[in-house]
Amino acid sequence: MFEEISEEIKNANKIVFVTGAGISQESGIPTFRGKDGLWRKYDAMQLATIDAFHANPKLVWEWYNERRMNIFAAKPNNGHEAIAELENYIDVVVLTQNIDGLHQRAGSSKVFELHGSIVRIKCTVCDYQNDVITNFEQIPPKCICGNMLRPDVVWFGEPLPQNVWRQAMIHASQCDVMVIAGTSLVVSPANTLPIYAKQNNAFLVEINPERTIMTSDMDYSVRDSSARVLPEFLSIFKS
Ligand code: BJW
Ligand code: ZN
Repeated sequence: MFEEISEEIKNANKIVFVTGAGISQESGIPTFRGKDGLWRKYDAMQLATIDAFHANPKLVWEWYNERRMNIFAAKPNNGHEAIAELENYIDVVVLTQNIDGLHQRAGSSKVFELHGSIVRIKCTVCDYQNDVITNFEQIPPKCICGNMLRPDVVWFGEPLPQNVWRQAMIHASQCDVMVIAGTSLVVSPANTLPIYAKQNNAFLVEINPERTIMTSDMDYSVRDSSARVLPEFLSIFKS
């Protein structure tokens, strides 16, 4: 099994990782749709849309505050670290749906955050945005212009940051190997990235303990956790 993947990775010039909540699961951050996923406990439409935010900003902010505390206390795991270390051997780009910043904290230098960042906040009206890692005294926090601040994440129905998405499509179209780790691939447009890679005849590898809706489009599926499998990818270069 591993030999075919090893050959593809060794011969690649550029490897693109498409990551999702599952890669941070072993850092103690819950997924959305998995066994203990957030969307099993909470209604996405009441927490992750702009309408929900305007209807009940306090509720949405309380939910994000709790997640911010958990994420800030979390540490990158062996999966994040292996991807970061791969940069010593090959051109690596990370296209992540995660908002937790763990790829950057692990040391990856080319990370594109498709769904924004939980560290960053922005004004709902003016251009103000800033990174904040402290608690907010007032909920919802207010901008100096008097309007509400919100987390700079992408909610359902909102467009992805255009420049980030453009770069993501370009990198996906240029890679030789795409590794899709810890994502259910149900959310668009992020789930179209493997199609861009396939158009360049890239080798597609999925790392996920469960099947996904795109498993049949993969060249290879590894049914295991990313923190276990990704260090093995790194060992291909070390051996
Ligand atoms: C492991 C593991 C381990 C576990 N190791 N693996 C119908 C109505 C309304 C909208 C739509 C609709 N149909 C389509 C849409 C579009 C919508 C969409 O895709 N919806 C689908 C759900 C149907 N998309 C959007 O709205 C996007 N915007 C858009 O399309 O804009 C168009 C537009 C253009 C121009 C102008 C205006 C608009 C935006 C999507 C934003 C998604 N936002 C969220 C929340 C972000 C902020 C936050 O975190 O609070 O992003 S939702 C949530 O899902 C989050 C994630 O990034 C995203 C993807 O989830 P992910 O990462 O795949 O996680 P899971 O939980 O689904 O999967 C985890 C996987 O890991 C599982 O497979 C496990 O098995 C695996 N796993 N342990 C490896 N140890
Ligand atoms: Zn403002």
